[in-house]
Amino acid sequence: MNGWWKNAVSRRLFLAGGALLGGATRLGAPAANAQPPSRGSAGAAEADDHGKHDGMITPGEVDHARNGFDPHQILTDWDTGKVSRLPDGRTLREFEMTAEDKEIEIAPGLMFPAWTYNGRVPGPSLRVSEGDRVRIRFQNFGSHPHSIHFHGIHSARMDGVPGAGNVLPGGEFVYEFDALPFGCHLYHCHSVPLKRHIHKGLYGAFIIDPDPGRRGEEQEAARSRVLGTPENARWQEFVLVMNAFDTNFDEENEVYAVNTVAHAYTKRPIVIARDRPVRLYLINVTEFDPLNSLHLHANFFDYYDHGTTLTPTLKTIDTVMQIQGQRGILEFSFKDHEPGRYMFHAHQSEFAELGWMSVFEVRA
Ligand SMILES: [Cu+2]
Repeated sequence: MNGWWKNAVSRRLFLAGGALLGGATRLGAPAANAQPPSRGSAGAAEADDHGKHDGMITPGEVDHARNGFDPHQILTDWDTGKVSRLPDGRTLREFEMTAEDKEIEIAPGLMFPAWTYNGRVPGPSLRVSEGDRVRIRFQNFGSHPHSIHFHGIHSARMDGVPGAGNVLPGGEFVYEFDALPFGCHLYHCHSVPLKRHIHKGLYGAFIIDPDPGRRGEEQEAARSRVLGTPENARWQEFVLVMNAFDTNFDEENEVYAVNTVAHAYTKRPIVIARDRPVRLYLINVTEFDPLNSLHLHANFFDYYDHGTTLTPTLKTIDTVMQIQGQRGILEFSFKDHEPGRYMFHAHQSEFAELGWMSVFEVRA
């Protein structure tokens, strides 16, 4: 415990003065070369901060255009693939995926040498329906071997592990399987060393909507999850991938986020309409820390672990934890609340201070 505490404190002090909250002149410095700040400089840095919320957010702006993705677009930009019909009448969904090395800005002025799917972190949020045939053509333009390992039901040949769909630089592979079971899943690279390939940014959401026709008495609940139905259009749905970055390669994270950019949803809150329910697809891919969590302020939610049921697995909670690779669906409403800004964040306070802090702006 003593070792953990010392590391946590030194990491936080290092970041407070060196990379995240420091003066603009220090922001461009490579994180690994930054000097540990004195208490005085950390204090001065806090005084310089915007102070909009709690004085603990990163000053400045990330260049989303240069990154090629924006955390606000990632919230809702589903990739449903190219759709066609198979001879047996079923739906075929085809996706094009690439792996490429790319430097991305994860906090203002702080660059991270990422490995990406389709040039973004997290990769595209793939969304299909239960029972669809899914075909993914994967091309590896990166400098290392990579794969796509899907969480779901499929054959060993399609597992995306060394020996089955591991792709050398310049190569390609086609993964194909039926989308089962319905739920909130994920995909990630499974090349070795695994922790390196995941923490560099190779992961994304893989959502399988339930087929109402197969869900018996739960048809109505199933229909509300099916993208494109009027029942689903009532909902405000967002993808939240909890991730973190080890910027100095010491196997501990210096920056925490949802959808990669530290404090992105604190600076620009996620706007929600008060009279429409909210559904979050929450996925934890954080490397190096055993747990991550989400705590919603001033409200409670129902939770569907792995999203594989239509009745909640936890009811009326305000905090949920997930191990790495765990995920679930959160449902809640602000309909009886007064409009305003409502926080949500990791309930590990350190993660929140280092970037995993977000805000819903509830509007009447
Ligand atoms: Cu990889």
